[in-house]
Amino acid sequence: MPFHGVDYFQVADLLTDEEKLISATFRRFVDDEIMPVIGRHFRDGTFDQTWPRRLGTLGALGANLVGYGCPGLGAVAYGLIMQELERGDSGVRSFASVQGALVMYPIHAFGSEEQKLRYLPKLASGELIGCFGLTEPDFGSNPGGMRTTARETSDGYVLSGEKRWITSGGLADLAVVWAKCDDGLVRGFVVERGLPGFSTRDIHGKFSLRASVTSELIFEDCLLPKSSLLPGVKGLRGPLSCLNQARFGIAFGAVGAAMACYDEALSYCKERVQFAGKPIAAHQLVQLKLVDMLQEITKAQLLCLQLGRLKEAGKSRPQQVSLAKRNNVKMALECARNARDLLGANGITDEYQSGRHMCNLESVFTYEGTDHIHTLIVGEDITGSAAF
Ligand code: TGC
Ligand code: FAD
Repeated sequence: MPFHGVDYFQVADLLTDEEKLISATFRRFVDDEIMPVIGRHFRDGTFDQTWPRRLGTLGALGANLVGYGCPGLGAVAYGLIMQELERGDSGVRSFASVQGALVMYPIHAFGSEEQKLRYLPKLASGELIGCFGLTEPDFGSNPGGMRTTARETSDGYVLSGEKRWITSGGLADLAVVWAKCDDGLVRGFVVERGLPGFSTRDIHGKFSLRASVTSELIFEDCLLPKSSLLPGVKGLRGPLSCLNQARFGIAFGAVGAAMACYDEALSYCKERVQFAGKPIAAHQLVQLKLVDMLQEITKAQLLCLQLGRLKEAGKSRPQQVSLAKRNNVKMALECARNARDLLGANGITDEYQSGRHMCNLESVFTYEGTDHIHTLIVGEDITGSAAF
């Protein structure tokens, strides 16, 4: 059953056999290979180095891209993979999102043939790891203000500046970096690790996404060859188009985290006895919380499915993706908080997973466009007035 027991409206009946099979495959992978180790990685703040190759072998990296060693799946199948991965941990889904939607997608959509052949097959297999550098210390919600520059010279470009909060930065063999050129337009560059002037520094002390690497990228007069430019796009439209792909995956992924919290809370409430020998699941206020969770998860599942079908038909709009990311992440965070509450004191330990999801989802609420930014994107769409 693709929705892992949480499928109150038989949404699985609307999936193709292939989509059900893909979802079941990733459910097994998460149950067998992520769940036994994720608590330890979260506690230790470590990313499991075996995951990239495993995810590559299973076809999770760039799953919806066509050619160059990519599986070429439909949008819904891709979304279901993200959903299952985030049922395990947002950090695992983040790794796959960044690799597929933020590194492989721009190379696939805007790269030269040489760049596609050089990077995509190895990124798809997990042999190479990539990261995406858009955010800077002083420019998060407003990436258009970025200070990183790429000055053109006779041999290539000189890249100078700093990117911060970059998922997989410290692990990456290559970074897709967005910088302003001499004409003030933002352009994308593929920057390989090892180039003089390019270094990374990991960010520690995180409450959230502890099983994911988050880093700074530092460029000190880093000389890039001309061939590192992504030739197919100019302007902020380049990085923002990548965000549409990643936000789509997050909308599905957040549902997975919410389903994990609901599952955990429901079984706990059926077992845990307080007052008059009754399980807490038999108390009205507890049922209210469980029903609220189920109701919101069900709506989010249907929203995702329709968004996916629109995307497959080439009809989805970035503003619809924003609405889905906004709704589903807020919903998942609320579910995680409710589940944590229903687990009582046990909910604050890492013996249970709801507290981990709750902490992770705080990052998911902020990255890929904060809740406010998605509100304003949809607000502008319906009113015609930009309120950023
Ligand atoms: P604005 O003037 O509206 O647009 C500039 C140009 O971009 C085009 N555009 C888009 N194109 C494709 N997709 C979209 N969603 C687009 N939105 C806008 C627009 O048409 C225009 O094109 P052109 O050709 O006319 O120049 O830009 P703005 O500077 O006013 O900014 C708009 C705003 C605030 C919505 C945008 O900057 C934004 O989305 N800010 C949030 C930043 C963000 O989400 N950063 C995420 C960084 S990556 C990350 O967090 C990874 S987390 C790890 C993981 O995924 O797991
Ligand atoms: P700010 O933009 O400073 O926002 C702070 C607060 O102000 C928020 O509540 C925001 O909604 C509000 N705000 C800002 N402007 C407005 C406005 N106009 N109207 C109303 N409210 C507003 N970035 C990458 O490029 N690559 C990555 O791989 C990546 N991975 C990340 C991983 C993690 C774990 C995290 C936490 C972040 C990651 N990011 C990445 C960065 C992420 O995209 C930014 O954190 C996000 O865009 C918000 O930027 P900020 O943190 O600077 O917050």
